[in-house]
Amino acid sequence: MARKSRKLVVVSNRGPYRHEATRGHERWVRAAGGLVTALDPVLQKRGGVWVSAKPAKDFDSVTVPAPHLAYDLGHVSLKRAEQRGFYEGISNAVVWPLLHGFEPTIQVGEAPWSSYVNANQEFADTTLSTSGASDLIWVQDYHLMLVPGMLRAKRPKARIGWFCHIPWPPPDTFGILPWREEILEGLLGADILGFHLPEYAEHFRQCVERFTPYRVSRGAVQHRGRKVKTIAAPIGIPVDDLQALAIDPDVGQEVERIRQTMGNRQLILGVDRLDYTKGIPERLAAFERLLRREKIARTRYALIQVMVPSRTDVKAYADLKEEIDRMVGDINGRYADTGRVPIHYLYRNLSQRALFAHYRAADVALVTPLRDGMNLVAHEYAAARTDEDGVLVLSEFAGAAKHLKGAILVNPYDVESTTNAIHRALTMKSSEKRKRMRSMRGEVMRLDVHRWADGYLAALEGR
Ligand code: GDG
Repeated sequence: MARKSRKLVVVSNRGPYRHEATRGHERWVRAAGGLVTALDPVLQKRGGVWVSAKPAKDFDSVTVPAPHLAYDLGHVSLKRAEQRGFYEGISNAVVWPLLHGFEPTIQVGEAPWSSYVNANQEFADTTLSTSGASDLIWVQDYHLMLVPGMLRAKRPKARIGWFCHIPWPPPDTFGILPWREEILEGLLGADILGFHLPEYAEHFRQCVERFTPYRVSRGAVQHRGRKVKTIAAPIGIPVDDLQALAIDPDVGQEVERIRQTMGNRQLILGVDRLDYTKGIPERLAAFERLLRREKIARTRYALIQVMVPSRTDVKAYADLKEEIDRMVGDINGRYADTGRVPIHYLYRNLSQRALFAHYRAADVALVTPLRDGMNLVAHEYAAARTDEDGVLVLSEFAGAAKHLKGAILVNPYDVESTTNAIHRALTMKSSEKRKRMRSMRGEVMRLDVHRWADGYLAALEGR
């Protein structure tokens, strides 16, 4: 007899959907970003509850048709000041840069640590009131690292998981955090701590050894009489749904339209949230080098850079936006001809259909972050290429590089070799392209998000 699975309660800062009704006009928006891309299909399939902060009016979201939600939404209401301190001040101005290894970018002291503690407590309280004793609770990401411990304090027997969507750095970097002990103690309230890569899990265990008295052995930490497992669980995408979207006839028409509009030049595509971890200026510099090096390049190649507005209230993001605007302006000013511009720069969210049309239209995808937990754009590009065409140029510092061996791997800090990699991708023979794309597509299918969730949740249930 099939086992009835336990109710799943997902807890994350950002929820999947927001419903807006202003002056009789209704719309649904879906949050952009990798976490929602991965977890929405999991909950749609399995049901359960998704607890998240009451959504603010944010930029990084896209309008979608009213969703048929197969799960419930629970909301945490944070006061505006608390939300700012917790989200902009601690999570995104300190924890995010530090866990990505951007030590000089951190801004300690702008917001009180208490805002993070209080916000985490609000999430824990709402989770407790939304869930029962036998439910599986799955906390997500770096905003909520104290929640597992807060839940454990109230429910010693609960099954609690946490998943880290971003990298985990070695102890010398992590140890810079003034609240390193509290964070580790909070996380160790979970039963399972998941990371994209074995090396991130290893770094985490090294941090526990360095900064806590707890014993680490064979992939686990002994914490106050309980065993906390640390596992590598590389995330993926809903491959079947996205492949179906990629071959939709409407998407096909859009592909034709994009190619014609771009004057049948070879297309290079970048798709990123606006974030300094994504290596956008370095990528623009590599493309500029190609334009400078080869006169013919401006008539043959074009770069489409889709940049989704993100965390616009954090200073480092506003500064980066200015830098990118300036670079795009300079490069286009220098290399455009009347009626032909080398960089097409879209600073907004595309619908998922339009995004997939761009994946299919692009001869080359440039995914060149300076550091990235996994990077799902790389997965999506391979999933979209059911025609086995297209080349992925991928940073060796994205988690995806450990899996997608068919990509051309680059060090994004090395601008010249990135230029060479772009050129190699643009001039690659069809047979080699096919071989590489086939290998990547095989791996993307193996890493399917439903498998990822099933594997993680089986570990959480102790099966
Ligand atoms: C974090 C980690 C990890 C982007 N532009 C548009 C759009 N997107 C969607 C993409 C993709 C998602 O956003 C971006 O996901 P990534 O994984 O690339 O990056 P992060 O948001 O930084 O995600 C990352 C991930 O969590 C999951 O664990 O892989 O390393 O940083 O799905 O398609 N979607 C639409 N329009 C856009 O213009 N509709």
